[in-house]
Amino acid sequence: MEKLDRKSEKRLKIKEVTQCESTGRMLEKARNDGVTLAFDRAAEMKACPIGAESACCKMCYMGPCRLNARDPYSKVGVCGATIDTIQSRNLGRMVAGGSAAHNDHGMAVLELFRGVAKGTILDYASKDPYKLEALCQELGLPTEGFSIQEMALALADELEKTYTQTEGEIPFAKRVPEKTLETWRKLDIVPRGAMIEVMGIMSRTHMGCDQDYRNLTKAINKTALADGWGGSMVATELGDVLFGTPSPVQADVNFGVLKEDHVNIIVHGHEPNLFESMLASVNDPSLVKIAREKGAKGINLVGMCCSGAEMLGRHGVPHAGNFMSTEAVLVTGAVDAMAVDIQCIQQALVSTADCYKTHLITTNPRCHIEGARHVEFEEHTPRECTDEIVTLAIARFADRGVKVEIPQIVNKGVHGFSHEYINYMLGGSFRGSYAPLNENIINGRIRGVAGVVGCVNPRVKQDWVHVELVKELIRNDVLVIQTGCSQIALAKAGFLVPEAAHLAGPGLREVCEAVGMPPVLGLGSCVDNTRILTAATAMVNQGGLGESIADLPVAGAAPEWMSEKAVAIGQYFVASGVYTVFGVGFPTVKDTKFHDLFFGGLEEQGLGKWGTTRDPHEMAQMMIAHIDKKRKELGIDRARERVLTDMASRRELV
Ligand code: NFS
Repeated sequence: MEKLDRKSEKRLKIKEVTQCESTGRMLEKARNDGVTLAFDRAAEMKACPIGAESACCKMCYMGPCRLNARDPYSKVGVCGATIDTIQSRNLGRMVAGGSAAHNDHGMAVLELFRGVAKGTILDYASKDPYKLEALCQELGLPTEGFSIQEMALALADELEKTYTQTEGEIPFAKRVPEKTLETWRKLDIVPRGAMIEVMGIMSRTHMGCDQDYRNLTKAINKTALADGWGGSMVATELGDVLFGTPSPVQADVNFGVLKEDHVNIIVHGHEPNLFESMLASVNDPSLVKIAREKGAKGINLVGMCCSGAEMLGRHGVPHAGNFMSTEAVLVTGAVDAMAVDIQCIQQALVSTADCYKTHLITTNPRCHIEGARHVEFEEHTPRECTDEIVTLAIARFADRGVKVEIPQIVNKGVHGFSHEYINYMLGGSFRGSYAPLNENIINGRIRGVAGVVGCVNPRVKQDWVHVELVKELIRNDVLVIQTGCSQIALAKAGFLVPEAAHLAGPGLREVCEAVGMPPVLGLGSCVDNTRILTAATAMVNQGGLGESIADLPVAGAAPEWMSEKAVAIGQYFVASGVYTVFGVGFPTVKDTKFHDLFFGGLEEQGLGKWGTTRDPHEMAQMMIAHIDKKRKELGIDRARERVLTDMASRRELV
C-alpha cells in the first residue's frame, strides 16, 4: 500500500481538485485510510515545464536536448534540430500513439465482426442488419440478392483496407463531404491505411529524417484522419451492427449505482466485447443463484470510462464515473471485482484495489499489469473469462472484510443519441432528415453545434471545466453533443435530461422543448466521436450551411484532455475543418512557426485550427466567436448578442 505523504495531504484541498462529490468524499476517505490517489500524486509531481511545451527532444541519445521555450530560436538540439522540428516530431508521435490505439481497437472489432459473419464466433450475433446493408451500399458493395452473411463478409474485407491498404484512400473517404475531400486531396493528406500512416510517422520522426515541420504536418494530418475516418469509424459502425445502433435510453450515473447488498462488478476500459459477455454472465441464472446463496440480492454490473459509456447508450447499463474516479470508486470498498481491458487503466489501480481487497483483473493480451490477476479473454470462448470473474466477485462479496461506504448519489439522464437516431428524431420515421436542425441553425434558434468531449485530468478541477463550458454554450443557444468522460461529467451535473432545456438560451430551449430532447446529447465513447463527423457530414449534405465541414457553424473542445488519443482526435477534427479548443495546456511553444501553423495556418489551407485556454468561460466565448464568424460567412448572422455570464447568473444556472 502506498502511504499518503503528509506534505501532499496538506497541499490538496479536495474542493479544488474535483467537482464530483462522490469522488471528493472518497478522496477524503482514502486520506483517512492512508491511501494515495492520482490527485495526490499530481500535487506531488509537478508537470515538467519544458516537456509541457514540447521544448525537449529525446529522439536520440546525443541528448536529451532542452530548448528554451521563452526564447525558442536561441538554441537548437545537438543535431541542429530546431524548435519547430522538435515540436512537430513530438506532436506527430502523440498523434501516432492515439491513432494506433484507436485503430488497434477498431481492428479488434473488425475481427470479431468477421468471426461472427463466418460463424466461427458463436457468442455474439449481428443485431442491426439494416445498418449492415446501409454500410455496404454506402461503400459501393453490392447488396441486391446477397445474404446477410455474404454482405457481412464482403464488408469485413472492404473495411480491413482501413488498416492494411498501402495505396489509394481508406474506405470511409467515401463518406467525407466532397469539398472537404477535395481539400484533402489537394493537400495530399487523404490516408491510405492506418498501418502505413502510423509507420510513416514513426519513421519520419526518427533522428535525422523529416526535419521540415510543414512536411511532417502533412503526415500528422494523414495519421489523425486514419483514426477519425478510419479505425475509430470502423469501431463505431461495426459496433452498431454487432451490438445494436443506440437510441435514447434512460440510465443512472454516479457512485450511487453501486449496491451494498449486491455483488458489484465494474468493467472499465474500451472494447465492448468484454462488457457484452459480462452482461451475459451476470444474467446467467446459475451464477445469480450462487450469488443469492452467498447472501447477495443479485449481481450488479456497472461501467466506467468508455466501454461503460457505450454500454450506457446501448443498453442503459449504469455508469459509476469517468477516468479520474476509477481509483476513487475502489475506496468505497463495495467493488467486488473490477475487470479491465485496454487503455486509460491507471497502474495504481492495482495497489488501490489491494488496499480494499477488490479483485483487479486484467483480461486482454495487450494489457497486463504487474501485480494484477490476469484472466485472459478469448472471443471464441468469452464466457470462460467473464464467468470466472463473476465467480471471483461472488467469493469476495461473501468475505468482503472491508467497510463499505457508498456515496448515495445517482443522476438520471438520457443517453444513446446516435447519428441515425438524431436523423429520425428530427425528421420522423418516414422522413429521417437533418433538415429541421439545419433550418433551426439558419433561422438562428440554434446558433451552432459544439462537440464537447475528452478526458478528465488532475491538472484541473475534475468535471468543472466541462460543466462550466457547457453551461455557457447552451445558454448561448449552442447545441452540445458529447462523448467519453466529458459526457459522464455532464450527466453527473444533471444536464442530460430534457428538463435541462430551461438552462438553455431561448432559441435552443424552444427546439429542445418541441422535440423533447436535452440541450446536451450523449453520443457514447471516444471512438464514437466519429458520430460527430458523420453528423457534421449529414449537416453539409442537407444543404444550406456551406459545402464543407469547415464551412459549418460548429466548434469542438476537450477541456480536460490528457491522453494521446485526445490529441489524435483533436487533430482529426482540425484536419476535418473544425475549430478545436483544448483546455489544460497545449504541447507547443507560442510564437513559433509550428504553433502558428496549427493555430491559424491550417485554417488558411481550408482545414480547421487549434485554440487553447484553461478558462472555460473564455473557451466558450472563443467557440461562440468562431461559430458567429461562420454564420457571418454563410450570410445567416442575425444580429444577436452573446450572453456574457456573470457570477450572479452562473449561480442561477444550477
Ligand atoms: Ni477518451 Fe476513453 Fe476518458 Fe480520455 Fe480515457 S476513458 S477513449 S482517453 S480519459 S475520454
